[in-house]
Amino acid sequence: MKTLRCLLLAFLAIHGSFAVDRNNFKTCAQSGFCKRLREQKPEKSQYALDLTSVMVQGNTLFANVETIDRESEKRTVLHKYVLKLSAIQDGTFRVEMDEAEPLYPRYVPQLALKDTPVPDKLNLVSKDDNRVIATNSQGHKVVITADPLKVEFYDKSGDVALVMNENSQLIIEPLRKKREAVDDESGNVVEVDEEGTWGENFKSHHDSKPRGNEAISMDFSFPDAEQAYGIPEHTDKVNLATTTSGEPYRLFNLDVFEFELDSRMALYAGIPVLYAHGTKRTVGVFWHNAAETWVDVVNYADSNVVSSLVNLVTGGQKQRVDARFMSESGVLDVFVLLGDKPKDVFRQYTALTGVAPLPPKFSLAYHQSRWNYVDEADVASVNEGFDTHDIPADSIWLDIEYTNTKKYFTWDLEKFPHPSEMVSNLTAKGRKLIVIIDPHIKREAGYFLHEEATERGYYVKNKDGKDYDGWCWPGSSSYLDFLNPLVSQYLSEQYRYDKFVGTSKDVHIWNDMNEPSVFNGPEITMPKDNRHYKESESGSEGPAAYWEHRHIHNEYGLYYIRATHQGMLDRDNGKYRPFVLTRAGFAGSQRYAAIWTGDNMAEWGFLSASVSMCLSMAIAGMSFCGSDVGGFFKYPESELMTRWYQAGAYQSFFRAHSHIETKRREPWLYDADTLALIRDANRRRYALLDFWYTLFFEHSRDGLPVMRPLFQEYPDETAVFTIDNEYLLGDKLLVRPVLEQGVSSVKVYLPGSRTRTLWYDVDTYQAHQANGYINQETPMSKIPVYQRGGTVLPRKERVRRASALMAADPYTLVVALDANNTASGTLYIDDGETYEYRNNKYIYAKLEYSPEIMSYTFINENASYATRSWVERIVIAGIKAPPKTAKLTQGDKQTSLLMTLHKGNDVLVIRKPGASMAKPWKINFSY
Ligand code: NBV
Repeated sequence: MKTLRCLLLAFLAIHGSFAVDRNNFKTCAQSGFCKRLREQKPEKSQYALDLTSVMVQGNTLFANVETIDRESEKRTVLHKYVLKLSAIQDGTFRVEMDEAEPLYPRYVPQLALKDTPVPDKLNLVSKDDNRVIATNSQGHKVVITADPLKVEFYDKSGDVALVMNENSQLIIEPLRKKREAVDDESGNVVEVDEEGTWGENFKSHHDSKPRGNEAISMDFSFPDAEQAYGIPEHTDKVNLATTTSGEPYRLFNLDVFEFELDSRMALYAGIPVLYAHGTKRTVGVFWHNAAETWVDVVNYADSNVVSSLVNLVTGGQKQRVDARFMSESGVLDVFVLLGDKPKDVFRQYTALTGVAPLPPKFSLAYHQSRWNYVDEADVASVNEGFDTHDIPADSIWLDIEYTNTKKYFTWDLEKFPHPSEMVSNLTAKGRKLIVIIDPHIKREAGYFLHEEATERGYYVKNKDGKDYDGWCWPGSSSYLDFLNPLVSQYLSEQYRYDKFVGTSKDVHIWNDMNEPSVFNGPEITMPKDNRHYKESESGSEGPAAYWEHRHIHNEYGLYYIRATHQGMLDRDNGKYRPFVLTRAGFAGSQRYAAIWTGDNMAEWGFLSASVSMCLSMAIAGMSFCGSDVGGFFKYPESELMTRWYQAGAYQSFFRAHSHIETKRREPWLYDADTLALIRDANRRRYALLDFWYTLFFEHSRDGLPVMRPLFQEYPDETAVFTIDNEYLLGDKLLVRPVLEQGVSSVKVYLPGSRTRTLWYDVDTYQAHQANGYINQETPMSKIPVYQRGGTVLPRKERVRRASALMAADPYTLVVALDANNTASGTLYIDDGETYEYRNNKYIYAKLEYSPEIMSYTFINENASYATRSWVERIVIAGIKAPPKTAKLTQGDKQTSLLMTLHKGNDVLVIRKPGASMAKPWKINFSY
């Protein structure tokens, strides 16, 4: 405890107290390349394409590009590049550009893409004296103007959807060797390169930049766009702000202690995908780069922009967004997602980078965490507490204190002498244990991980090629170099049950600090000139022999969770689905882990940010997102705690967590009213767990966000473009959590068609007509949630202490009728934990209702699962003319059903249909 205190104090000394210490983090002006590039605003691009070199091979067009000295009178070529344009299936293009003869290869992210993108056909349509035109098989056209270089992408109706290099901000700094000259006056050898080329300082840190400057940049213009979205993780709104008069958005995975709200500062995750949306179309840009990246955004609709820029540049165009990406290194590699609707671009993005695989069902339920549950007795009493107070919970989490002095894969045997028994006590109640494993490895003699890693040369190296030694929780620490496949495999092996003693299939993993966080490093992370493994051709030496941390930084955490995920798969030969939680994130992280928003605070603003941050994450592929319920730092009073549980119950990842120094806050430590409200919120989550599970199953197939911004489903409804305090779950539920203190009502925007869309309050079944705002009363017990008319939702109303115990429980099906008195929905059922669904052991069913018939049919008839669940109740909301009789048919059995009509809100309840959910059924109605 004493050492912990010392560490905490040291940590606070580095970080200051209760407000982000901005001094620890660079501004654009303090980041050499950001400053350098942002200052360059050429009127005319230096880059020109050599039309004679254009050549098409397969799905790719190749061409040579040159930079030209526009100042000189003769056409002087400064440098040569190669441009590639490839057609990718489903309306995506890829543009790559690198030097024709780079001094060293540049880094391309290795893990972001789930596979090699599937090619589409690319046709070279024409070439004249300044343009080349190509098309794909979908009817999209690309026009490349040669000089100055510009690439225009056209949508299917023939309008320009995106222009690259419209603002002449394409830059690829050529790699070079140090140039030196003898100074005439002094006779000394001096550097001739611009200051900072071969080294930069930040605070007390020196970055040696062995390759010199190697930054890249490109601008993208989106005509007709009204808003831009994406590029998480930031704490400002979902719709991106114009950055001209402030800092650009920064993507650089960092452990930002006490991060602030409404900020474009870097945070734990950085996902370089941006979408521009308007009623005309949605277009996306995926900037495939793992280096530090800054993004400037200009939305022409912002009044300050209109006056200064628009008339000058666009002759009065008011609907347009420009974005400029700037990265410190890497190849210029961009995927253009041509949409043309939000769903298309989100699908196109996950087609490239992957989806969240079907999670184990328990992971969608409620998680109880704290830094720390201090010993086995504590875990037992928390486990007990949930039962005593009748609150469902599926897991208990152990933070870093369970280890033997922060040596991961070990236990503090004084406090946790019987880990297997502790796990069994949890599983006996249907619950799981989740333990933290961090990437820093304590440099302590005798610690097997440290000794093996040292011996085998598995650590990341410093700039001099020695094992890098940084400072983190355990004190002096080193970090595994996952770029070496053997090292990734080595980490995976540590998860074997015989190695990680006390674990079993019911122990899952939380990977924290994987930005990576290094307390004494520049910006609390690893020095950029650290060296990583590189598989290189023999004879490579100098900077060509390794990757620098700068090249791979944003991908480090992804390498880490990939190895964890693999280890969990391997520990039981791929039988069970792993659950991993990560703090750092990059494109593709969704394939291995859920993400949470890190160290927030028990303040209302952070509750609000949990919604907007997870929405941005979701459209960037990370659907499985949540935030620490209650807030990590500080203590939430009853009202905030209640509202946070209510909000959390409707977010994908639902976990309460808190800082070690805060007052304990398990739900029963609050007053009786608060406890009851928290219980109610958790029970609502469990009642809808099969809906959540179905949403995640569908996400794993279609790649669409689970938590959706309204504009995804209502892309033409301008009013929703800036709404980020409410969202949709799938296309069925609308959630507007109470995010404000002391309010007795909130305004809820109901999207859709005024004549056709209905939204039913899930508590009262009262139907509201779209579209516009309604005023919703919000007593403490109210969570404003609405079911869209036209949908069927599965519920399980016999809530038990953990989700596993509810597997065989009966369903209540809630049918909310649309204007035509019809509704439909889906339901996914399987064993909840294995991969047997891949062998067709599942049910994916459609539930359809019309006034004549309600049916339950299997979408994949070859698949089945022997569920013992049955239908206990069917609630039909919005019924105007109730049927007289209802007859159930299942197999050759027919049963007449009992119904009750609840006037007022027109609700018909079919009581105890009793149909098994293992087989299809139908109900015929007569009038
Ligand atoms: O492992 C301790 C904490 C953890 O509780 C938290 O959730 C992480 O985001 N961890 C950060 C280390 C640093 C906390 C100041």
